[in-house]
Amino acid sequence: MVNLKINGIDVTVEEGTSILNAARKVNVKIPTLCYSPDLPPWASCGLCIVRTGGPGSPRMARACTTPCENNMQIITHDPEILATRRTVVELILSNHPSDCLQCPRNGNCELQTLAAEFGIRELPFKHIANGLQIDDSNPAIVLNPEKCIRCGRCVKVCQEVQNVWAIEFLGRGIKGRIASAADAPLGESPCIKCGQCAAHCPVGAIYERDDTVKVWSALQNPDVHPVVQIAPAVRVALAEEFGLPPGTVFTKKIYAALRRLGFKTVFDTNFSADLTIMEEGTELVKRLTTKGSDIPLITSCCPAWVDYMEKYYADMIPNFSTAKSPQQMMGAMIKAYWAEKAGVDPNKIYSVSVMPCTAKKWESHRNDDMKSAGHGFDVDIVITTRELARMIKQAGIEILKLDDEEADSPMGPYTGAGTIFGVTGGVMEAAVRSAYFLVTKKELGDVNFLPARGLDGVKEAEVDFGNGTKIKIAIAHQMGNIEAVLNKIRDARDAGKETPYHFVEVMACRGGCIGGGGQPYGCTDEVRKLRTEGIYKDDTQSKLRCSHQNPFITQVYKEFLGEPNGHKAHELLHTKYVE
Ligand code: HC0
Ligand code: SF4
Repeated sequence: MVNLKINGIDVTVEEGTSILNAARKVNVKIPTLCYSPDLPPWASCGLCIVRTGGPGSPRMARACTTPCENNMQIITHDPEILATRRTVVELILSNHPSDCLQCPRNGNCELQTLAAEFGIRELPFKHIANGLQIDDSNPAIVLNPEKCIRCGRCVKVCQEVQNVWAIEFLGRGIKGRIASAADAPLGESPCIKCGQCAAHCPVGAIYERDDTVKVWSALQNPDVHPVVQIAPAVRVALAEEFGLPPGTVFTKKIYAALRRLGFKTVFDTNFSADLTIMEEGTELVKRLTTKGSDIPLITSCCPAWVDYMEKYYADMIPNFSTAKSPQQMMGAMIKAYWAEKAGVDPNKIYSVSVMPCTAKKWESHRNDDMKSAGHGFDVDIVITTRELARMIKQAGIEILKLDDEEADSPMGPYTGAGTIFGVTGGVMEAAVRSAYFLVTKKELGDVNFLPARGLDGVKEAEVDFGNGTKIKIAIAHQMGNIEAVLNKIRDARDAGKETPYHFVEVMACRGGCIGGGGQPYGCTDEVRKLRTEGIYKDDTQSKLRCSHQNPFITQVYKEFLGEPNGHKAHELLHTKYVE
């Protein structure tokens, strides 16, 4: 352990702790722009400068990259340090557009907050504009290089955490900027649309495509029947936008707010997550029991992962589950099944989905399989958690004061298995709960499958069905962790050896969808843990915790779909992948 003083306060920290984190331990906030707890620090912005030798000492260091040493006397705030930080902010502002009122990050921008905290009223430096154009060629993410402050967070998360390399730095000094790889349009880059760049950008240089105007116009059109679904992970994060802690389970207030916004029918993606388990669980059992099948089965409900696999691991397409994601299953079921049942013209339905995810915007229009009901796209538009929060605020809905409401039947009620899709390991755990039943025809005594849980990048386990069937599983999240698992599978296959796994879950974002690129800003591991706790709370409070127990799932198979993996299910609920 290391003992030091920060602003005269004694603090003891583990060896290797940065001054920045030691200061946070004693509730001293040192300002930063390039730092993110998700990324290795790289001392680029210079805002976190501190004095290391006590009051008046000339020894200065950057708090994010300097480890604490015994007997250090850190001064984090004095007039000279403040003047230096102020100059840093002024220099950044001199090369940054000042159109804050029209900026997507207005009210939620780290640079704007710093300018306000420093009380900057006029700039001592000449304003320099670079005249760079907005790139809106990508279906999910918009890039505005003119607003880039060169903090590097987006580039680091894209390259070092996600291992995608869709964006990079170009140019030097004042001409430096972020650009998509090789300066091609972002829509033609290797981008997988996970949105982690947008989630980590402190300003308005990278953000989600805003589709709220389209949703508003549908809501105001009397000839349209607007239907909405909300994803598992939205319910444990939206409350943060209204001042409540991460992990607050907000489901029933969200249903109420969606009706206030004007949605005539409110469904829940958790229901179709239960449906996905019926389809994917059946697919798994079939592959395990049919000689010559492609094993392992790999989950395909994360569209960023689908995009990555099609681009870089197309030889594994036969291993991909053909089951559509819950979002797309719900879209198909709304227009093909529910419309007729409810007597609503499917051509008048505008199907909106609220997701924690930017890549879902792309998934909804991925190919013609996404038009399976025959009435345009099954999901017309996707908005993120952040976009929904803005709509609720624009409409003046005081969501905290609304009475709880329920979703509509039959595609609202869900089981605990549906809700845990929102966290890494959740699809696997939900599948194990039902596959056990499908294989043994017996219910599991304890449905909690603990090896699937937690933030380890790759989790491996064996599932023993107790009837002689044992399968090996792997769960990977955060794209940078996935290559190792894929290479292990590929190497075994190419060497003609036994597969290392039978079932693999992949989610592109750290923590799964609770850490998605469209979630409220400020996601750290602490926040991920709280959102995850919220998801498991929702699971344990559910009366039914296995997808196959959902009586409404039984109903839709009986009334409409027939058998899992049957002809109708294949037409509506399954898809193909291309190289
Ligand atoms: Fe997810 Fe999903 S769990 S991908 O993260 O499978 O976005 O929350 O909606 O579709 O259900 C996202 C979240 C979903 C889908 C579900 C899956
Ligand atoms: Fe989207 Fe979830 Fe995949 Fe992230 S993990 S890209 S939020 S589906």
